[in-house]
Amino acid sequence: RTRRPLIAGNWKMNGLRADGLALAKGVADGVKQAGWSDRDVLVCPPATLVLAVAEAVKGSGVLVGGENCHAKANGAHTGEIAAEMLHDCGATYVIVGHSERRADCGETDAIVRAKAEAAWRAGLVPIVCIGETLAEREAGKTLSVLETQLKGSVPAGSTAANLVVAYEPVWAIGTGKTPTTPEVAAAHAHIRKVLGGLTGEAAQFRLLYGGSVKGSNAAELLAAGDVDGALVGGASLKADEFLAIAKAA
Ligand code: G2H
Repeated sequence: RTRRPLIAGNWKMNGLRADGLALAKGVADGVKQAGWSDRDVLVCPPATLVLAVAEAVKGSGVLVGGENCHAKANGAHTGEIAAEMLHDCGATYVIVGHSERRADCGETDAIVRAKAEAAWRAGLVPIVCIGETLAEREAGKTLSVLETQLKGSVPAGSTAANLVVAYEPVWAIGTGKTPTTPEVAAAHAHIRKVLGGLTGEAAQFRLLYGGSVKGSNAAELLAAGDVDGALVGGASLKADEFLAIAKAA
């Protein structure tokens, strides 16, 4: 493999302290036991748990990320969390532009791009999420939607070292439905091509697939062309299942 796989868990709005810490500890113990030196395992808990999870996984090799950040470093933005704050709590990654935030919070490509730049400013690697809706797929617009989202969301100055892209078809999120392996491969190949045009160095970018990844389908999805890892929601809430996905990478 030329690209180092990244398996990322997106806990979404799940986890009180006891559950979250037990989950983090389970993942950390499993990763330590496995002794992987050839892949990255990342957990993205809700903001309330970032600090405690970062402390709980210390020394295990497990990385910690935020689920979202604000574009500004500080200021009068009640309820928001700056990338700097996540970094201060031990995060090294942050998810930006997840479709749930695009849909629930009206995040546009321009907002997502500003958040990715904010992540850099704070020393975090943004995981920029893109993906088509079911209506867009049925209308045959998948690749053009991905292209538009990439052009709008990926900032100038992006490199394989400072940015990760996650392809998450909206219709596959939390539904148990997944695209076929050739559909995933086609989407990822197109994403890599568009990134090449934008950055001139597409070959090394890590591209994650997300949407109903679980232990039983991970090996097949991760084997699709141009897939370098997974962004896992529901199945990242059980340490054993998340570790099984990481093992399949
Ligand atoms: C897609 C994914 C994680 P799930 O949102 O980002 O969630 O694996 O539950 O479909």
